[in-house]
Amino acid sequence: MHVDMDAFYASVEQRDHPEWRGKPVIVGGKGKRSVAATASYEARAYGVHSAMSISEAKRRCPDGIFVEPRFGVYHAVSDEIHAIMLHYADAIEPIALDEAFMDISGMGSQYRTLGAIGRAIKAEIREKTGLVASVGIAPNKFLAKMASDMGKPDGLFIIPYGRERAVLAPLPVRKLWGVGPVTARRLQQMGFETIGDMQNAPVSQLRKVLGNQAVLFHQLALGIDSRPVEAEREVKSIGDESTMEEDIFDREDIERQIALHSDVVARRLRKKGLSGQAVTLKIRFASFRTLTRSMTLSEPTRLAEDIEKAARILLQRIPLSEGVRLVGVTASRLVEGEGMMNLFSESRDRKGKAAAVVDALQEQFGERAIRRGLWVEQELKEKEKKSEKTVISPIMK
Ligand code: DCP
Ligand code: MG
Repeated sequence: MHVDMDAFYASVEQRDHPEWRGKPVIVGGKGKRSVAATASYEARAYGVHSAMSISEAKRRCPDGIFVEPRFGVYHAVSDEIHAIMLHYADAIEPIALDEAFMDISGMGSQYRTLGAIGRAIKAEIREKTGLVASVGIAPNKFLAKMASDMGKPDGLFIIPYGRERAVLAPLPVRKLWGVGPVTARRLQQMGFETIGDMQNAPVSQLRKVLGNQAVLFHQLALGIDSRPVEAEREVKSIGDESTMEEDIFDREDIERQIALHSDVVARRLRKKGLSGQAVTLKIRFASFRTLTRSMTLSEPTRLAEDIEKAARILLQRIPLSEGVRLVGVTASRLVEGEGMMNLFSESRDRKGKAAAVVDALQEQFGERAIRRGLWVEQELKEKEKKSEKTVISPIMK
């Protein structure tokens, strides 16, 4: 199933401003060069559509109500819609604020027909958010996305097994998901007007326009798509790594990299309100040989010094036989909150509080406002290297 809200931003504005209902509403920026994000269906009757310049929209629809977007509200509504969808499936795959896929195979025991599931979800969205959703149900993701569009507005469109090719055949090629206006025009120039024309063409013909995507689009035209619904995965680890401009050989340099990455990882953990109980060190050598070593800590932590200490221990377990091109540090086995240790140790509690103060200062005044000396050291090192290079370059000239 694919769920897509009708005229999303504009509908939210009409919901929150009842005096705008039934009228042409265009959501977009105020500037002269802004474009419309979307238009209510009343405005679309005047030929206004998303991505059209506001000045053109004003020409076509002088009496339209032009409003600036309120992204915070749209995000909140989007979360609500996703939460409702999760009443009907274990997992959803959002692909935009107002659209998401869900796998509803095996729901036949709760609903007698596919239509009944679609109606139930539409009704719940309408009741809880006051907004209208269009729903498409089909044997795969691509067709479900096509189907939600085909029923709009207030749609509930089902493409049953066996009808895939026939339903797609009469549609213009630009309706094919992933075919933009430029590709559509080139397909038309090649004589492909409808998706049906593409179904019957040999792939070699399509390759002239679509290159190495020809097979994929040919399959889509035939209604074949085996991509699974990929659920949003929760964060399982937080890591930071970087590839050096030049390979490093000194243990001291590697340890500084470890410290820098530990700092970043700890900060990200605190920002997400998490702590990690496992630390992984990753080293990639000049030859691309890559080694990782992990350890579990006695308690979850979000302090840079704990992560750094663990990563340094792990470094001792890696023989440094050649130059190093990449160093990475990752925290995993994540838990919510700050870990218990701080409750029992005054010094740890102080360190946790100090880190929070540093976070707040950086948040407000930028990362350079306050930071560990090693970042300055790193910057100096990089500058040194650059000046070495500028000494060389005039000679080379
Ligand atoms: N959007 C945008 N710029 C675009 C397209 C869309 O900012 N070029 C925003 C505004 C839309 C929202 O994303 O309201 C959802 O996009 P859709 O393509 O689903 O369009 P709508 O929901 O507005 O209309 P429809 O009923 O055709 O789905
Ligand atoms: Mg939409």
